[in-house]
Amino acid sequence: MATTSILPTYQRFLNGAPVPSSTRRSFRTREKHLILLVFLTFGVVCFGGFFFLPEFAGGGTVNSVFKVYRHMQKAGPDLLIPAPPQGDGINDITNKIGVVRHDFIKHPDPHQIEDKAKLLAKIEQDLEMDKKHQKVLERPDFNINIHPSISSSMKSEVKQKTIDSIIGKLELAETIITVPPAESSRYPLVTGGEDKDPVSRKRRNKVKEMMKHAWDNYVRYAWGKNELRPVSRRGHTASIFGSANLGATIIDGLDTLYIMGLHEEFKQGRDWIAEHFNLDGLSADLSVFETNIRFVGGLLTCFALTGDVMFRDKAELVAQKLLPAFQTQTGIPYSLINIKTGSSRNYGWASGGASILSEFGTLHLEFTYLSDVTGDQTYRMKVDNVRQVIRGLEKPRGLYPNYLNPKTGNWGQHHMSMGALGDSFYEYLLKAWIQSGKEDQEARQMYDDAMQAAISHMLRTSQSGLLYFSDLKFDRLEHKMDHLACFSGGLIGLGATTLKNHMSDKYMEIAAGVTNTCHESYIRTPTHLGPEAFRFTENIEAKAIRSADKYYLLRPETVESYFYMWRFTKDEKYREWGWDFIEALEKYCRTPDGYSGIKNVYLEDPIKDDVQQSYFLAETLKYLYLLFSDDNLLSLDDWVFNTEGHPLPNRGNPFYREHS
Ligand code: DMJ
Repeated sequence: MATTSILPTYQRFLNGAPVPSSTRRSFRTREKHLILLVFLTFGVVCFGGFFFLPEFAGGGTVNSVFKVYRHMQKAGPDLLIPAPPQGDGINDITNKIGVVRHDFIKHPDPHQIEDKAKLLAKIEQDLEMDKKHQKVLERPDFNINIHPSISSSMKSEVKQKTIDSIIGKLELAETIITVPPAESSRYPLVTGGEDKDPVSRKRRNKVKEMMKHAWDNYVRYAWGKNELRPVSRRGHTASIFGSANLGATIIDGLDTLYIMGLHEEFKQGRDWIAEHFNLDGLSADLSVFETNIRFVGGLLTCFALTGDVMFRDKAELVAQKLLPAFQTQTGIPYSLINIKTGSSRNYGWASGGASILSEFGTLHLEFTYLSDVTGDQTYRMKVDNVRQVIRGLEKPRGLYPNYLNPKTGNWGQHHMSMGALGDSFYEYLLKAWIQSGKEDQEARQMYDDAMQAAISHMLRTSQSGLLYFSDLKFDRLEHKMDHLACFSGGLIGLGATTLKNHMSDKYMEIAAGVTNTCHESYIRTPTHLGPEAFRFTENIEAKAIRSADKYYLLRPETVESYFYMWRFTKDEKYREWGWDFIEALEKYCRTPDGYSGIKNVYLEDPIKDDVQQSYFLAETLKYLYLLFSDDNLLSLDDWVFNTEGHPLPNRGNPFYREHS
């Protein structure tokens, strides 16, 4: 029978047979009004927000909805709303096989929307934490005393204060086990080291204040996360950290705090590492290279500076997790490793599944030193093997291509670069020789040969006389120099001063020329900050063309070269350039809550990228601080800086603290 009722009526069944209903099938008028009222109230509650809430008020419905959309888009990375395609942008670039810049893999653009996997990994991690009833990491108490976090196996170690140790000054030696430095008549200066010049002292204090600002805000808003987002005041993690919260800024920034004499902050970071830094059970795909240079390197430096075995043991713990990546036919490691399963792989975009030169070629310093301080030769053997494999390969015109297949041992595409994908490979050849107390002649020879080939085939002079390293693709030069390649001024200078032969002057000239070009790339912008990559054409010199190249990501390479060149030449211009850089950082990158990169160095009012990179504390601020310090502070005779700016002791340095 048809019904006139507005609301549905339901036929009930009992054992499959319809049960006659005794209920009335229509409503009285008063009931209908009541129901209408309920619907109306529901509607107002649901949609009223668009009209009445202050955030959305002041526009028509379409406008309001659009605003809501904009709000959600802004929060995109957290809400997983895909980023709109950017023409000529980073997303485009990273999607093109063979055109991908290593840089974006090593340091993915902060605006790339983090993928679903990241969220899932986080959820999984949170669930795991819940399961274990672990509480979320809290902001540390500034006043708590360090407490013993020493395993019983470590108790056999020598307990002793280190020379001029901050830990000693904090009277923590009672609970910390240290390896003492070697007996020596001279201990290298690792903190202090004020310059005689009052202007430099003032400038150095400014850098220290900048470090405090960067650190304090990281502590305030992102403690335990990898990096700080200074604009949105929250944590940030890039894919290089496998989407896990590893406290990258703590580990990367800790030695800078030590060197600057920021005792309380150092202690605070040290406590966190001792109590919370642990990779166990973490299901994350980490970059082998980044994990090595930032975590293993940072921890080893803190061990060398303080002798605190906690740092050494944590460094070993991390390195152990990286070892399965070396299980390839050649022993050349893969780029990525899953910390939980040990399964490893290369980036999908890398030429035919290749490993990357600047990644597998940038492990030597940390792994060698780790073997020496732990007594376990496994680490040294791994990197020695990498060296022997590449040494035995035929090099096209003496050059090292950026790609090498770890299964076949064949080079991939013949793309060569002093910047992304190549850079720190060259650096570690020279520095391995320096670290060995100049014993490792093989490394020196390889460096000299590689640099000679790069200079002949890739170094060019612009129309107005600027020296720059061009990328080389097979036989074709691409007249573009990455900001990353700006470290080469300092490196070539270091090679020249340590070589001391008839070629030294020539190399020093190149070092000065390349450093000058990088400086030009800075001062040819209204912000006085250098672009991510700059080009040379018939019409332009040392300027970025593409929008993705116009970023400044708080990178250190240019000021790193100023620092080395200052030490080698004592030419005041390098300090002046460094000061100009500080002023630019303060004007364009400083925010009330930390430091941020910018998206376009050619705009007077650039947009901030909202990421305080961990290397800003590890490298940029450290090199600035050293630029305005006395040369004895972290003397280049005693220390060699890893590619993340972490000083490691050279053989013969009493702080080497070799395992006995
Ligand atoms: C750092 O992580 C290291 O210097 C690395 O070798 C490449 N560059 C970044 C900072 O730009």
